[in-house]
Amino acid sequence: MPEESTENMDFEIINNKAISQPLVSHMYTADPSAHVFNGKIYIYPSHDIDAGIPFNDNGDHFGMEDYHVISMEAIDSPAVDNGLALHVNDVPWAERQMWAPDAAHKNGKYYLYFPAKRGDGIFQIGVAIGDTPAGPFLAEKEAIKGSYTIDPAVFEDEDGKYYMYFGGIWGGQLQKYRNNTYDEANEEPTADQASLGPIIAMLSEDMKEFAEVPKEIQILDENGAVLLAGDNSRRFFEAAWVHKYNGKYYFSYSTGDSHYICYATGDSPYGPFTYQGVILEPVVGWTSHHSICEVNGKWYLFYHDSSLSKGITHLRSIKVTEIEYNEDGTIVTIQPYLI
Ligand code: FUB
Repeated sequence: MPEESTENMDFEIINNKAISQPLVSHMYTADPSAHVFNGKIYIYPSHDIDAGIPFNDNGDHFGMEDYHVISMEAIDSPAVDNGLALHVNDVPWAERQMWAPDAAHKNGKYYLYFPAKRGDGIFQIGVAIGDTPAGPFLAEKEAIKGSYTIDPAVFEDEDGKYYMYFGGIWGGQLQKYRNNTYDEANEEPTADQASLGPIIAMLSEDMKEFAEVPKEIQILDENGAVLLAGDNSRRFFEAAWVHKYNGKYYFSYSTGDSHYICYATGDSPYGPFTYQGVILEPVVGWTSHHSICEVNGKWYLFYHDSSLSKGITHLRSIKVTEIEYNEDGTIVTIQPYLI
């Protein structure tokens, strides 16, 4: 037991520095999308299970079936599991693999956005609607028309418009699409070609549809060129997230096979975004996935790792740590295990 600890022991304090501990340990959770709704923190994570499916590059071993919403009264309060919020059996169009979700609030309703595979193995994104932030949520009968791939993240801009960012390569299937159209013959671009960008679409007034044709976002290097597909320590892989800080749009994401959470900034929700650096160094486990949320004037990174399962890559735990900005708006890189 550490010398000092916060009330709920979510952090171990060693030499006065905090090393994040899992927010919940009675089940495995990942891909935490955090929001403050009605003054309280709500986290929308994946609910990791061991589905008994062998590891492969498509991520079939991530065989999740349902979602639980986690809530916290304050950043140092206990994290509460609010129970079953949505199960794949209650989603008419979906068959399996309930991957990273997100949520949004509009006019007293709460919208849970989630990717799942249809019976034919193709990912789409669905929406389920609830009256409270913790659910339960009732799924729409069909997936969102024109949606594809994984990892939806919904950003509410200051003018009241909502945008969904989505996409992920490899198991997320983004490499099979060009101009929003699937072709089995499509592959990831070669190393010297422009990398595939994440996708954005504004949401309709009722939050159930895309209000426009989805567009690819460009992530640029310091010379204004689109990051190359071979630049795997900087190019987009999955886990899109957008937040706004001092009037700038921060697009953050996972680089997948190089295991960084990094970010790029821009002046419009549509980008282009210019690469800035690493937010989180690699964690224990293959995947890294995060969200960034302001709570009472401080900024936090919600993320996951596989420490609790001793490195089992599909059995992860959500964590939180504070983010620091430099005066020029850049983010101080977080070393997850250094004190
Ligand atoms: O949790 C399943 C998948 O792993 C997510 O959709 C990806 O972002 C990665 O974290």
